[in-house]
Amino acid sequence: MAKQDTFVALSTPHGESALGLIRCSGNACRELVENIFGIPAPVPRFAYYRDFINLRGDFLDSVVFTFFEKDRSYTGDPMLEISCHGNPFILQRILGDLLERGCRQAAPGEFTQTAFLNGKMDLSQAEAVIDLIRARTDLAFKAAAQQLQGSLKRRIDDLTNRLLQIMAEVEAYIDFPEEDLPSEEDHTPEKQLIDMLLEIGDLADTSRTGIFLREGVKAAIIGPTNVGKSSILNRLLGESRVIVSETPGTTRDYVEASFFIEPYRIRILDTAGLRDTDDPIEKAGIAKTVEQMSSCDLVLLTMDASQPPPQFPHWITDLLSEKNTLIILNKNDLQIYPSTHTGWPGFRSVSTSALTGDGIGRLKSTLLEMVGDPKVSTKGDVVAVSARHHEALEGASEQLNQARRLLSKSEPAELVASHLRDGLGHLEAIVGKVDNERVLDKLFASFCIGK
Ligand SMILES: Nc1nc2c(ncn2[C@@H]2O[C@H](COP(=O)(O)OP(=O)(O)O)[C@@H](O)[C@H]2O)c(=O)[nH]1
Ligand SMILES: [Mg+2]
Repeated sequence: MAKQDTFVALSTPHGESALGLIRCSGNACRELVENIFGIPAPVPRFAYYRDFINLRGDFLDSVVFTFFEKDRSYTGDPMLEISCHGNPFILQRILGDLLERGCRQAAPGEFTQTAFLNGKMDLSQAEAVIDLIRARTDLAFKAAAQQLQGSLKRRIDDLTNRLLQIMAEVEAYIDFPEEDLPSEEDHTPEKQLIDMLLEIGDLADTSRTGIFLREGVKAAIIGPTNVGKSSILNRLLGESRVIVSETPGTTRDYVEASFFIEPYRIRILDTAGLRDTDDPIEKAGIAKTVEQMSSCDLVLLTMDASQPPPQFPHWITDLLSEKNTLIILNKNDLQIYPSTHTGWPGFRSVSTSALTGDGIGRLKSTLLEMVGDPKVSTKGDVVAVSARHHEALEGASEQLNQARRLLSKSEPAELVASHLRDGLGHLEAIVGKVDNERVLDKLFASFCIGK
């Protein structure tokens, strides 16, 4: 049996649940149905209720399975979906049996990658699958769902069609230079390029929001030990997730947790307190804090409002700016030390008490203000591009701009055409007209197995 092309994976999370789903994709699916369930010609997309008997003749579970024929499945290849009781032991035994029958384990994202390679969706839609699975806020969900329905693809298709039209005009001019390029004001290739550049710029400008919607806003909570950093984090999360202790230096490593303020997921790192220490483990924690801080969008610099203002080493303060740093003056339920917040002119600050909960709402709204309003591109749908799309749009923009400049100086049309072609290549990369397998493998590697 040539089943090596048929891959299988558990598509539901590991652990106990009401139901679990196993998916197979590949040419052996029909044969699997015949061999396992004794049905040689299953009705496609019909739910069968049957016993799953393994190769050794053991009963594994009563399952519901569905067979999908080629071209009319998620991947575009024949598929088999088996839902059974959500017991990890049963799921492992069914998976094991399918492997024994010659299937192989799916790679991360292989179902969706196969769907893309079979032309069931373009690359921007395939990427939206993972965005949709990870979306936890309303806007993130909307952007992902619409991208999956082709919102970005339609924009890119429109841009590439217009670019192809301009290219045809320019190339016709190369072939028949005696005929001038169209010269009505509104339709010169130059004017059309300017319109396109504006639209591309508009799309590219959504990337900050797009990256926040996909990856969350990264924030680090830093400050001296014992000022209430972990307590504030717990308040933000609304539950006790982080160890809070009166012994300074309890949070030696960093802890990451998430909370949501529509439209963003805020990924917050609780860090080791900053203080001079000889403890090597704590020192390593502080070094990690600094490393993490530099990759964060926001820093919450926390101080104890009842204590004299702390001093921070320059390798910390160098990383802080009015734009990325919010000062939290915590423990406002205690007697306030008069000058804690001076020395930070221009920085935003909020006064809180992790003990009573005072100021936590203000803290959240200030955070949201600092991230700024989401910027999406709307034409009846919501588009917020990813870092990969942004890079391609910038590349396209650069090439079209070059072409426009050459056109305005009446430089040789061949040169113009060459920049237009490069620009087209960048736009096409967004929807996946790329021949580079490594790029695709890297992209799908961030997916989960079973998707
Ligand atoms: N009075 C008062 N005590 C607080 C407040 N926030 C935290 N604490 C206490 O301060 C101590 C240190 O808190 P913790 O969150 O572990 O500080 P961290 O070292 O900065 O993470 C604990 O005993 C907390 O209960 C607050 O707003 N007011
Ligand atoms: Mg702590």
